[in-house]
Amino acid sequence: IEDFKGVIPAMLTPFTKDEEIDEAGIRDLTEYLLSFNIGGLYLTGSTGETFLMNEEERKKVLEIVMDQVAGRVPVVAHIGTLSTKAAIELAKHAESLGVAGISSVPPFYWRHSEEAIINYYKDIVESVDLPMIVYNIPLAGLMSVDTIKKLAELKNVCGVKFTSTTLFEITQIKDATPEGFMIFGGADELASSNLAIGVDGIIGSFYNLIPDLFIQIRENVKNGNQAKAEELQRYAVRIIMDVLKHGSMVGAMKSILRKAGIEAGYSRRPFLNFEDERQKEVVNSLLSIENI
Ligand code: HMN
Repeated sequence: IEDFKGVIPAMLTPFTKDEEIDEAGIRDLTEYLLSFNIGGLYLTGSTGETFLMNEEERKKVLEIVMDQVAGRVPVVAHIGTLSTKAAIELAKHAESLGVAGISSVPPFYWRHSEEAIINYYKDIVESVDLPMIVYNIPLAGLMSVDTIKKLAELKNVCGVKFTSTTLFEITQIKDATPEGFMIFGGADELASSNLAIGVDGIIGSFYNLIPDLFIQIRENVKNGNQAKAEELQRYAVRIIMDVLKHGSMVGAMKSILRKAGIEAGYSRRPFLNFEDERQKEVVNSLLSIENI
């Protein structure tokens, strides 16, 4: 898991037009992403439309990607779901495939107590021998820094992926957790700032679409060229906003990738897919950005 760092796409899951798992597309997108200097792949997270798949499908997607990656980069599988029992089954399956680690959002929808959330993670990490990256994201109900601190004390909880549009919690987490506890930035809008404050890696959706731009941002931060990193980040934010304005982010990203000849496939409903005139609009909004 120590190698899991840098720019890490939260991989899209290509589906066919009739919403089946698109194995050829998954393999194609995997190869496309591996052609960049990425630090790993984060599978079946929100960008991967995980909650639109059943457990068998989630397993299948992971199997295809693990087979295609064949050890070239570390893969972390998001195994989170509403029931501890199902999450454990997914975690065991991921372990059998040789993933570098697992990750999970807290169980959501019922707004569980802190005790229930901690038990959820504890039960999972005790059932497998894999590092766990806790996934803190507003969509699943943001956990407090204090809860993260408690989770960091559990066996094998090695880090947190923190998707927030404010930065200070990351510094608070650094203070609250032991040396070596990994932190991953989850808001692509803040990539350069997250990197500047010393996160281990950045995991996000837009690293499917414009990985190279973020790899350059990371290089510049690493080399002390923060001003250049900020300039590139400004382009990135414009692209992110231009894509987000269409809604159904995953559908919009897939539409652009298809147009560029990358078989990223389609999204499952209720996400929108953009085709014909709407595809032109989505793609044009990207092309209208100068100097990239
Ligand atoms: C995942 O679970 O697939 C992603 O890693 C989630 C990731 O943090 C994204 N967050 C959300 O989708 C809420 C970001 O990459 C996000 O898409 C981006 O910053 C644009 O807002």
